Amino acid sequence: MPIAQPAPKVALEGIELRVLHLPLVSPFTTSFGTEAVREVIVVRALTSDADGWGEIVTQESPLYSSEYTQGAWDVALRFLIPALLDRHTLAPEEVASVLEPFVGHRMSKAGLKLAILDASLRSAGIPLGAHLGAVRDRVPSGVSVGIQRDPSALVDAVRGYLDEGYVRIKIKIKPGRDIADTAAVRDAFGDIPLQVDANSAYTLADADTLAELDRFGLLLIEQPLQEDDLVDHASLAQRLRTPVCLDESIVSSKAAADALTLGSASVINIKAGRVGGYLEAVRIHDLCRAAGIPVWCGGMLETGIGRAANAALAALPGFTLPGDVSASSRFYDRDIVTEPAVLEDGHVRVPTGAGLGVEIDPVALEDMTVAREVLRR
Ligand code: NPG
Repeated sequence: MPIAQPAPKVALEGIELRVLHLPLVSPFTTSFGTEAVREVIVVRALTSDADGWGEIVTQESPLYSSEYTQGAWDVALRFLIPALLDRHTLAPEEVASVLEPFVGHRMSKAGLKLAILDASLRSAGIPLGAHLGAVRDRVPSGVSVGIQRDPSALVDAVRGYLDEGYVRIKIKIKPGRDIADTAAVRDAFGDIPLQVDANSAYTLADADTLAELDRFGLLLIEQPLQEDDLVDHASLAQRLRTPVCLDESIVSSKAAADALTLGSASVINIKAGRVGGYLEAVRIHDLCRAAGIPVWCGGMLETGIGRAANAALAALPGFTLPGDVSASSRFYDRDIVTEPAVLEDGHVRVPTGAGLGVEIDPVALEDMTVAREVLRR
């Protein structure tokens, strides 16, 4: 799909990075660990017209991906931002080619790209959704539920989210906390839209255990094997009735195309941070849509910045499954935007203002900042 409303060039005067610590409403446990505070990097692009905001979704430790906060901070300040400031005047769609010589670091690149795109769209008065090709004004909201103390605590947690109105439940699993947890949720709530996320915790040797999940009629199983296990995922997909969805493995549109060719997945989770930005995310959406592969928008515990952008992305026509685009209150008592995303009838609204369509709360931003650095031309 061509970009619906083009984003004009910006004159980039500087970039500010901040490391933020946002306390979570409750600890979030996955197969790779427990987080009680979300550490994230917020990016502010200073341009001659408008400031733009982005978010680098790395975590403190390289457990979900090889990227992590201090590494992102270093590569951004040492290489990526100087290369961008050197160009000075550039269109958002040119940012990828300026950063391309630097291998990897997709989350860092995605955050910088979003800030520049936001500045451009704000100055032109274009909402991000209109730029990306959104066709909906609100998106159905799924929720990701961390591993709890035991299956009965999990059932209690899920009940709370269903009561709030979330339209799809995703539970985290790991070896030893898979079949009984899933059975408990199915038994308690019947035929709700339910899926599981393994975050790479299994190997092909676990195929028999994973096949036991088939009896629960899940929407999908997400990322059972390692990031680079495309061939093993294809083998596993042959042995399961549950559709296999890839998350960590899909680091680019090339990886998505390879996964589809190999039969490694029949559903794809798109996260702009993981794939290097929202424009690459749209490319993956386009290729999956052409191939008849459903996609949904993943989440990385984003602040109000990334959450607004994810709502815009999830409003594209190929996003046919509810995403992890939940209300800000799912994770945070206090967000850094003045109007955090809320749940309305199981949906989150796509912002309609220019750019991200959300305004930063300067006091909250300052209160949660633990490090700050600005580079100017
Ligand atoms: O709703 O933002 C959300 C969280 C969804 O479970 C979620 N994210 O593996 O997809 C994941 C997981 C995650 C969060 C991974 C943060 C890495 C960092």
